Amino acid sequence: MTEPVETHLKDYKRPDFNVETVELHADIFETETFVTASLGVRKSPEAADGVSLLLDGRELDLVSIELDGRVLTDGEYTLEGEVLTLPAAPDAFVLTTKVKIHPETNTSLEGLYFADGTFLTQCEAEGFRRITFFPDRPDVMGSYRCTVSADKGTYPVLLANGNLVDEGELSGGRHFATWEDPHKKPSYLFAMVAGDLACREDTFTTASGREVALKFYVDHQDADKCGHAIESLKKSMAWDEKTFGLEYDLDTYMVVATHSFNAGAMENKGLNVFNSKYVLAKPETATDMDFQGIEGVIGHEYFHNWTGNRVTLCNWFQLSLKEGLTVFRDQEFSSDMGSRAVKRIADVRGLRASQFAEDAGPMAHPIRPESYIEMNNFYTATVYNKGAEVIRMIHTFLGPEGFRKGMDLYVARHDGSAVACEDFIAAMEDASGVDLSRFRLWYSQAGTPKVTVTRAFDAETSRYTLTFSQKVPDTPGQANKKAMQIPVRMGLLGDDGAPVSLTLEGETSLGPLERVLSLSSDLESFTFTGVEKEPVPSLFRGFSAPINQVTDLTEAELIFLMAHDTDSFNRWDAAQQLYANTILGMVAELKKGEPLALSTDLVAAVQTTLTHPTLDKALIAQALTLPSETELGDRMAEIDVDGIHAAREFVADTLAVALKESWRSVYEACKEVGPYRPDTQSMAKRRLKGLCLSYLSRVESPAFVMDAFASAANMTDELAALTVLVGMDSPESDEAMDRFYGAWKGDTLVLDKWFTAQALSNRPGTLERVASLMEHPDFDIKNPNKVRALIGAFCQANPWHFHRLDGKGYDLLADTVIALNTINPSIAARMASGFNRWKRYDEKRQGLMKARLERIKGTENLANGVFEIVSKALA
Ligand code: B3K
Ligand code: ZN
Repeated sequence: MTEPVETHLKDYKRPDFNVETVELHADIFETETFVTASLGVRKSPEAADGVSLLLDGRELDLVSIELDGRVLTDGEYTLEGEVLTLPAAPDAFVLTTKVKIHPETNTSLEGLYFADGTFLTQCEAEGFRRITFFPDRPDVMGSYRCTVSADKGTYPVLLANGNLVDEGELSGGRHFATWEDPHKKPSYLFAMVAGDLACREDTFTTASGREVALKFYVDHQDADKCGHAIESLKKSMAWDEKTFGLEYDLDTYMVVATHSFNAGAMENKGLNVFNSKYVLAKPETATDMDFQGIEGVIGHEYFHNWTGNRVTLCNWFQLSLKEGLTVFRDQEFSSDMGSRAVKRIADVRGLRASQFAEDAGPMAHPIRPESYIEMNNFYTATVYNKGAEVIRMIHTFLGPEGFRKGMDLYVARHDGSAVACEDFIAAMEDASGVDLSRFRLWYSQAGTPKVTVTRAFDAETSRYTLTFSQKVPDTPGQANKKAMQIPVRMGLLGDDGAPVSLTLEGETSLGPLERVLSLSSDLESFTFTGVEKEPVPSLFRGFSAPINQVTDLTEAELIFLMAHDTDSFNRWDAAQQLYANTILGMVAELKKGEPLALSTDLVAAVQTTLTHPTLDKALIAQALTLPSETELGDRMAEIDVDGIHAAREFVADTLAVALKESWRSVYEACKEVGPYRPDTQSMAKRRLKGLCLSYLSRVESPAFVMDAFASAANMTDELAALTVLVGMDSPESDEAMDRFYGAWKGDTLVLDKWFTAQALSNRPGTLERVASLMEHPDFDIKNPNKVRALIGAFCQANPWHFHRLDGKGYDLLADTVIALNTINPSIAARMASGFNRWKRYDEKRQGLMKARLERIKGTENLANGVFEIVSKALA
């Protein structure tokens, strides 16, 4: 077996040949598909004489190959491994290949595949090479014309990118459709679909008055679940016009939903393909979180039309150029549609849970990685979510107007081309005049910077000094890093809770109540003058930088911030820090065999927040949600699985008992009357109600929760009750699971929730339950949503059961990875990363996990992606 090869950014060269036109014919049959591609190839003026044209191809049967209509003989080309080479290719020519492929047996869900009765494509990152021979790289851009043909009765709907230019009948009950995309694009944005789908239509009139047809293609039985996605698309289109002056550029925008999809969705030009989870919703089947997720992902894929499609990437190392920026854009969109603070909290929770862990593990990479073995492994929280934080920091330094000017310049300069992260930064600098030279380190240095803050107050001179020291930790392949440029949005609170003016030493006029400090060296101090009494600092407001903050704030100060900070995010963050300090303190006490007791001040602070008369209910719910066991583990040098579980349960139980009356009264007050509405206030109420129910379940009987379950009138309430019930060791728990299954057995997306609820249960025997659910008729290892819902949820979000000392949790994961290795390598690699943090556990567990990693690594025909994850983990 040959070792998989690594591709390096430093080796990147512009292509020697461009493919200017692509004429594709895909003739789909039940047991095979023929693809004929005529490529209009032109050599670049910079290319050396006699260079060869290289085309990528994976699992393709070459039927014929012609150059300008002349059949090529064996000696005129070579086909070795996954590369077809035309030596010394001419300057301009048409290359026509015909290949046979097998979408009907393609379970990788990349390239052209068949799932649930529909033929679909997924080309990003390197799937187009599974459809035809092509220089499959994003800096090769051309115009596409695509004809799809298939049996008319079975596959009445035939789609591809752009505009429908021709359609008609063929012999043998077949038909065809020809689509032409007027915009040139890289191959990763190609898409085609053949299926029997319902179409829900609407229209949107752009700012310049053009009418765009919006078409959503879904299974016939799902036709009543598209309304929210369509509304979300219209909101996205209007928002991008208003916020960035960016209008849609085709006459039709199509979205196809499938239940079998590796990712969330795909921004193919004019023809998005979506995981049905991010399209289908109605109140009875989708939770508030689903509704919000749909709005966010619909927005995200729509926003890619400019950031990703019109301006694309020159190579895959630049992935964050489109993903970080587009995540930033979708975050801003969702913030404008709902509650900004709640959205920010949710995003930061996610970042800390997944990206911080990634940055501290064997796969740590900068947002612009320097090398990869399998590109699919780099669709990460780092590239996406830390990437969005990096864009957000640029926004903070430039201000909204400077940022908008930068975006305008970026689009104007690079529309229609394939560029690099550097081009984005340069546009931002040129438009705003702000120097981002040191800031660029965020693109090249991995690891979450640790910023330690100390404070000094001099009552005599009324001076208050904050000192920041920063350290970027070593990560694989990167040591001794440089200090980053870090924005600190901050304020100081007086003892009455009122903000203090921030006048920096040397300034002559009274300063503002909030400022953004800019750190750029290892150690820096800022002195504020005219500070009469010692204030409490509120730093990194709104999470102004993706860093780990280390402070010496006391419990009393955190409680003070929790009650008084003017920044909603920091009020929440103070609470999180307080819980984490408390729980981790208890873990240490448990180790020493000491009895646990919860501070009465903390209980009182929770009480004050819970019963706050005016605070946004969603913020209350967020503030009273304890950090997860995974998040808590990340804060420990050696993760104490059992200690964390015991201490966290103790805190939750104590709060439940101490504040029983308040949980109950807030629960009652949050009950709604009238029909379900997915608006911000109603969602906030349901969220707080669900949280109260989870605390109440610790003090009330199972019958109380069963009653909430039985009377739920929408999926949000129903699932909140089910999730609580499933953790209760009582007959009601099984009864609820059975009733839920009975009610929803025809709805695959709702069943995903049923699988997840059981995977996350605290009940004894959860692992055995998960293992037996893998044999359930509704579970399908070929379906990524099912794998994520059951096994992904169990391994990532149920650490107490997954890390069982008998190693059975690890076996379950290793067996799954090995099974998926041949079925769907990209999902296999994702799952394998569940072992990434193995070195953070005790010796016993380390040994158990290492053995499983080695077992995976020794598997025959290991996919490159899985190899990359496990070999980096073991290194
Ligand atoms: N660009 C796609 C992700 C494709 C995943 C490839 N393994 C979705 C998105 O970020 O919008
Ligand atoms: Zn994206």
